[in-house]
This record gives sequence, structure tokens and C-alpha cells, in this order.
Amino acid sequence: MSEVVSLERRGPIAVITVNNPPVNALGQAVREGLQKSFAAAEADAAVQAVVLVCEGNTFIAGADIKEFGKPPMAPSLPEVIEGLEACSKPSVAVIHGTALGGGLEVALGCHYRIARKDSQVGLPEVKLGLLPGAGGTQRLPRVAGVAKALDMIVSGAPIKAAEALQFNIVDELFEGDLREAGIAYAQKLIAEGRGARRTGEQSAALEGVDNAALVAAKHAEVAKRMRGLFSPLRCIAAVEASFSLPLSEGLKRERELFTECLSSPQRAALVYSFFSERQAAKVEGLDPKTPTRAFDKVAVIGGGTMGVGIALSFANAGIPVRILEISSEARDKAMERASGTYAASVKRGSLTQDAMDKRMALVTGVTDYADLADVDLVIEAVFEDMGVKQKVFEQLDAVCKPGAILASNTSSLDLNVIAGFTKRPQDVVGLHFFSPANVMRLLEVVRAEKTSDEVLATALAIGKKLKKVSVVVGVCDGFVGNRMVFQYGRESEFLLEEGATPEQVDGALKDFGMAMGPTAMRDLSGLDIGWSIRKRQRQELPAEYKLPVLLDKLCEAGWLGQKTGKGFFVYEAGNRNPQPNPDLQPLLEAASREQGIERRQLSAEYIIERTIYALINEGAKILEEGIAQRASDIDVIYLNGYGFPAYRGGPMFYAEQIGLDKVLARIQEFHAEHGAWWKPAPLLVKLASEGRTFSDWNGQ
Ligand code: 3H9
Repeated sequence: MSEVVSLERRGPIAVITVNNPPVNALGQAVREGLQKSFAAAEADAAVQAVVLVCEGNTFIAGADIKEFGKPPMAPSLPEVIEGLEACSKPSVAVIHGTALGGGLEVALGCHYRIARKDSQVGLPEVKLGLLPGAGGTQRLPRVAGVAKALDMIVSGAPIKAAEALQFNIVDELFEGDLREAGIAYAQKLIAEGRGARRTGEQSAALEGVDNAALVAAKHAEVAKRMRGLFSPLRCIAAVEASFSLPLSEGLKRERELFTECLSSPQRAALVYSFFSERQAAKVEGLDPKTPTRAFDKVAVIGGGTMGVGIALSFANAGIPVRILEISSEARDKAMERASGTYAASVKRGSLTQDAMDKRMALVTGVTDYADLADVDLVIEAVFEDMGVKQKVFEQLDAVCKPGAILASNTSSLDLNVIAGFTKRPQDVVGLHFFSPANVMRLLEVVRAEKTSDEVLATALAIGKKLKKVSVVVGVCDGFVGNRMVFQYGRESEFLLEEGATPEQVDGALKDFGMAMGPTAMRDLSGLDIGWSIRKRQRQELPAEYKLPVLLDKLCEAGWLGQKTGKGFFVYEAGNRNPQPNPDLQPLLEAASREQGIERRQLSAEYIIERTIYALINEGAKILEEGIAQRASDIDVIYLNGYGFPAYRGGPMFYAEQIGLDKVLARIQEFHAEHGAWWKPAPLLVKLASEGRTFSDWNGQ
């Protein structure tokens, strides 16, 4: 039929095969191939049933995301699926891997569906700022009910085959060969005389089900959990049409809502994020075929919150891990911390006791470096002090077997210096996890000057195995994420000294979409950390780099954030929700006085510009220095490690949406008003003057 869709006859059965690697996305050629193949099967009098099957690792994973935003190409997917559904001969979709988005919509257009036991189905369009636009919002409620359809479409989360069977999304599960299973099912259909069973002809308005109430409940949930997002409300509206309108009108309504989403800036940002994440896995100059080393035996040095979090990430991935502590008391405490973390998940219901026991069986506490002689990988997560790191790496160098990877979780120290403490700097790499390490997806993989390609490739493989999003970065103070967040934190503190309250600063940034406000974030990580950095900076920085003084005042008062129940905010015991600190105002005023500032009202827009533009300016410097390979890598870091709203793409993408010239103009004003910190990044000046964007930047 075409290169990507073929048709063969097996007796009275037409077998249509899609073969469009890597994920059988529904690009124009696939759509056309499907349309023609189904038409040919329909026209062939000898055909009594049709089987749709896919080559490769997966059934169709959806529309071709690369086509979004480009002029539409016929035939459209809704049109193709309508044709499939109208076919007079029964058809069966044979699902394996993941039937996602348009892929599941194609399957719902077929008359029957069978799924391999290990497969999954889902409508993840909402994660791309869209809604299922090829009948999914109309057909899924008709087979699975409105409640399940709302859950799946609004969350975008896939479900396993067994659950799909339970909800009538598939008719049967199978194991083994796809084509044979499909043919066997089609033969059964023929033998039993079962003809076309069109999803669209079923009803979503079932008796006894209060669909309107389900819709109202979903609205309330979205208002609470998906603040600021454009497509979830439209997903609900589309599903509503499935039971309030006939199919043809429901499909029309779905199309209108889909088009609204398609042209929204959020869709552009979310699709950009999807590709950015995949792009981050590609490292310039690193051959994708570079061999990787084994990492079957792992050790973590240090059993604090970070070390234990890292160890649990490995246990979660089924990899045995040892935690090394300096004394048996500290080792026992680390083990308690590990089991306590799992026990909390069991209590919450997110982990079974059996799974906890299995994972804990993979974690061992040790106190002797000699116990690390046979490990493939060791990750140091000790105190951020070069002297301490030196001792650790010298000992590791002495005991670890040749070829073992020696990784540091340092968040700010010079990895080249750390590598120099060993006689094998080529085996040293940074694996910078984010706290809590067993939860956060981001992993900054720090490439030191002498890190070998093999070690770097293995670090990326480790990230993949732990289900992290890995981004390769170069060595500098704070790497990418923390170097930028320092600018952001400092500006947020300046804003407090200029007249804003913590509620105003955090409120403005949360409304912008940040998962957490910067002041509450600092309370969470502990104000003393910033205080000690601040003291060091006061000695190191040239005089024109003025620093805020407010933090010192809080720390001097003994307010260290959540851990003391009081910081910028106050915290009730056992409650992490920040409440206004009634004693803060005098400190704010004292800090303003000391800085010679007259406090004034600051708008939300101003707060956002001062903080987010500080991120952008530093990001531009990082990009120019080559610390990050590409602007999208910086965005991936911000989305996955710092709670930046995915629907804004990340700070660098956001800057491009605003226009680099506009961002630069504002930064120049801040520079004039607030001094040295705001010196515009030369790359920003260059790109803005040349009318280019960060994504254009290729080192020239
Ligand atoms: C939709 O269907 C809209 C319809 O309702 C309405 C239309 C009218 N298109 O993730 P991986 C590429 S919206 C184009 O690393 P994995 C990906 O970029 C769509 N390309 O593999 C990568 O390329 P490269 C709804 C795609 O095994 C390569 O495939 N569907 C698409 O870890 C491998 O990807 C979705 O949102 C695509 N749809 O995971 C599903 N998908 O090698 C999106 C992937 O050049 N996809 N690529 O970097 C996924 O969730 C995962 O890719 C999947 C495989 C689970 C399928």
C-alpha cells in the first residue's frame, strides 16, 4: 500500500501492518496508508475481517507531534478514523507496547481490540497541552464510561492492559505473536458471525449514571490541582459533549476545542518540552554507540537525607546498594531513615509492604571502605567541604577496583579538583541528584575535564535505569540549576527589602506557575545554608556586588526555616504549609533601613520580571560558556528540578516567547537601577541585536 502501511491477505482476513519507526506515529503517510488499506479491504469481496497490527516495539504511539503547528496535510486523522469505523467488515486492532493518543483513537475506531498482556493504553494529549482530537473524547466514554474517560483524558496517565480489559477498552488479552493473535481473533469473529461493532454507535449516557455530577467533580479537581493549565478544562468540555450530543456533533465540538488547544502557547511550550527532554539525552561529541560499564553493585557514601535518597533510587530500580557511614550508629540511623521513608509510602498507600520488603532487602549498611572493593559504582554524598571530599576520594581510589566509576553528588564544588584527588580522573563524574533524590526526576550529569566518554555514557545509562531525566553539564560553581537559582533567590530577597512581603513574592510566582514560591523554598531547604554561602561571598565578591541583609537577620534571630518552625514564614508542628510570620515585619523594615531603601508597593508583574529575568540572564551566560550544551537543556533542568511550569517551556523558552529584545531592554533598566548583578549577558545582547533566539545559538 505504501512504505509505512502494508496490506496482505491471509485467507478471508486482510492484515494491515503499520511500520513507521520508532513509534509508528501517525504522520501523513501512515494516515494515507491506513485510509487506502481499509478502503482496499472494504472493496475486496473475499475479505471478511480486518486485522490492524504494528511492527517494532509498539502499537501506534499517537499523532506525529512534529506535524503540530505546521499546515495540515490530508487526510486528517479524524477523517481516517471515521472511515475505519464505517468499514462494513469487522476489524480488530492488535495492541502491543503503548497505544497512545491518536494510536488509541485508531484502535477505538476499529470494531474490536485485543491487547498483549504487557501493553498499556492512554490518551496523554493533555500533557502536550492538547486534548484527544480524533474522536478519543467521544469514543472512550462510550466504551469505558464517562468517569474513567474523564480520569484518563484529564490526567493523561496510561493504564495497563488488565485495567483496559476491566473497562471494556479492550476485549481480550493475549500473549505471544501479534499477527497470529490478531488472525485467531478475526477467525473467531468470522466463525461466530460477529460483524462490525462501532464504538460511535454506543451511548455514553448510561442510565443510573449521573454524568453531570462527574463533570462537576472533575472541574473542582482541575481547579485545585491543574491551576493555570489551558487544556484540562477543554478536555472536560469535550467529554461532556460525548453524552450530551450525538456522535457527529460531539466530534465537531471536540474538533473546535482541539483547535483552540492547538493554537495555544501552552501547547507550543509543552511540545517543546517533550522534544527538549529527548534531546537532552543526546550529547554532542559522544558517540551513541559508546560502550557502557556495568553498574550492578552500587555504593553510596553518606547516609544523610541525600545519600539515603540516592540509595533508594537504586533500590527502586532493583539494584543492590550499600550505604557507607562512619560509625555503626550513623549506619543504623541511615538504615532507619531508608526504612522510614519506605514505611511512609506504605502508610500513604503508594507502596505495598511486600514491595518495601523487597526493596529494603537490596539496601545494606556498611562502615568499612574495604566493603566497597568490588562495587561498580560509588556515589559520594558527604558534607559539601573540599577537605572532606578529598579524604573520601583518596580512600575510594585506594580501595575500589579498576574501572569502578567514582561519582560525586557535589552541588557546587569543583569536580576537576575532586577528580584530581584520585589517580583515575577519567573514572570520575558528577551525579548531582535533587532532594528528595528518590522522588525528583532531575539528574545533572557533570562532565569533568578528564571524564572518559565511557564513564559519561554509563552515567546517562544509570540515569535512564533510575528513570531520571539526565542533563549533561560542565563544571562551574553550582552547575546549571543552582547557579541560576542563586540569582533568583537573591532577587527575591532584594524584593523583600524593597517593599514586598513573602506572601506577595511567593504569591506572584505561584500564580506564574512555579510549584513553590522562592521564600517558602528557602525555608524548606534551611536558611543557614544560604547564610554560610552569603558569608563566604561577602569576602569573595567585588564591592559592587551588593548582597541582601535580610537573611542574616532571620538567621541571627534563630529562624532557620521549616526545621525551626520559623523562617520567612511560620510552620505549625507536622504541617509544611507556610503561614504568615507575624514577627517578620520589623526585620523587613530594619533590612530596608540598613540598605537605605524606602519600602514601596511592588506589582506581581515586577516581581516576576525581577526573578525570572535573573534566571534568563544567568542562563544566557551558562549557554555562552558551554556549561549547558543547548538552551533547551537549561529548560529541562528548570522543569524537572525547580518546579518551573512546563506550560511555559522553561526560562529560556519563556524568554523567547516574550522576545529577547524586550527581555534585554528590561534587564538593561534593572542594570541601571540595581547595579552589577544585572550586567546583561553578552550572548543575550548579541542574539537580541541580531534578531535571533537562544535555540538558534550554535556557538557562533
Ligand atoms: C495525539 O495523538 C493527538 C491526537 O489525539 C489528535 C490528532 C488529530 N510523534 O520517548 P522515546 C519520538 S498527540 C513524533 O525516547 P520511549 C521521540 O521524539 C500524541 N515523534 O522512547 C524519539 O525520537 P528521537 C499523543 C515521536 O521508548 C523517539 O520517538 N502521544 C512521538 O522511551 C523515541 O521516543 C503521545 O504523547 C510522536 N507521537 O517511549 C506519546 N512519540 O529518537 C508520546 C515519540 O529522535 N510518546 N516520538 O529522540 C511517548 O510517550 C513515548 O515516546 C513512548 C516511547 C512511550 C511512545
